[in-house]
Amino acid sequence: MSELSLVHEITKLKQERNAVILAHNYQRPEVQDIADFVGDSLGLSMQAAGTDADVIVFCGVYFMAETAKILSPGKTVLIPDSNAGCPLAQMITVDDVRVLKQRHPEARTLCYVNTTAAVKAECDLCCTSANAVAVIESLPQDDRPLIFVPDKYLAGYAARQTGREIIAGGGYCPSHVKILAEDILRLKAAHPRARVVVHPECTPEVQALADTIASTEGMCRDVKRSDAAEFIIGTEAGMVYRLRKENPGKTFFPASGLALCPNMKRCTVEKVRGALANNQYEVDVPEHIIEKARKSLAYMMSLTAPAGGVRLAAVTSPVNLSSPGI
Ligand code: CIZ
Repeated sequence: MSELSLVHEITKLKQERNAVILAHNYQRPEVQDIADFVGDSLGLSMQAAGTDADVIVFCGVYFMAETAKILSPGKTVLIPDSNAGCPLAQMITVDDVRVLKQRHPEARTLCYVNTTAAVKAECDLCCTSANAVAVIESLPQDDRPLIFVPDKYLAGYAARQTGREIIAGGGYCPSHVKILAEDILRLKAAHPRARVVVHPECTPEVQALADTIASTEGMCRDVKRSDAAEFIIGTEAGMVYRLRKENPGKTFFPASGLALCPNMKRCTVEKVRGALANNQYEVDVPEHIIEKARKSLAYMMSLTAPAGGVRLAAVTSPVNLSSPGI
């Protein structure tokens, strides 16, 4: 089937099924181009929850589709490739969290959004790379320790930014660690006026060379606001597609062509068609997990301005910081 008729069929299927297509910032360009929304995992899940769509097709990795399901339990959530997992999310299990809690019974547990729904349900709070610092700064400065899982580099960044002590998990993103300090130095030497923008999942050596450290949505905002004409982008290399599209007068250099997430690239336009045509692959999260995971998401959502003006009554109600666990 030609690209054009494929896109035509997707448009038709989307209408028939009252579906919305979400594409993460790291998706292939052609997948981003057919999406209704492109963004980060939380923003996309919130945007989808704010629509009256019956079906959400999440072009991303599994934990992202789970987040969409947690925020839209009444909608059908589909992931076009059922093998699109996140190795970072797989670096922490519910049992690992329980062991940490046994070791530090007084601790608050904070998980990165890159975790399974079951891990979110086991933790008190959840955050994204965009709001990790805000979530931690909002917590009372008492003697309760803070556990953060699974990403050790995001934990280190948050600890440096907030001055708080953090008991960190040992996880890391295999794609972000491919970006080396030498890559940044080499590009800086070739483009001395370029602004260096890197993700907090990068190693501390890479973070130390950055002009700014930001989540993917933070990168979009930083680049738009900046007067610089050239940017070195230290995250999954697919990010530069959206940056180039939204900022045609500016030049972008991916910090490393090796920083490609193979799981993010599993999704293709053809698989999006298959997802809509065959209702595959449905992402289900048990109700008791949804209920608990929603609580851990609710706190950060009560702090963060909702994406795209979407408000979710059920998750933006005030969260009581003195409730058990928080
Ligand atoms: O939350 C997301 O989408 C991820 C994994 C990263 C980011 O910085 O947006």
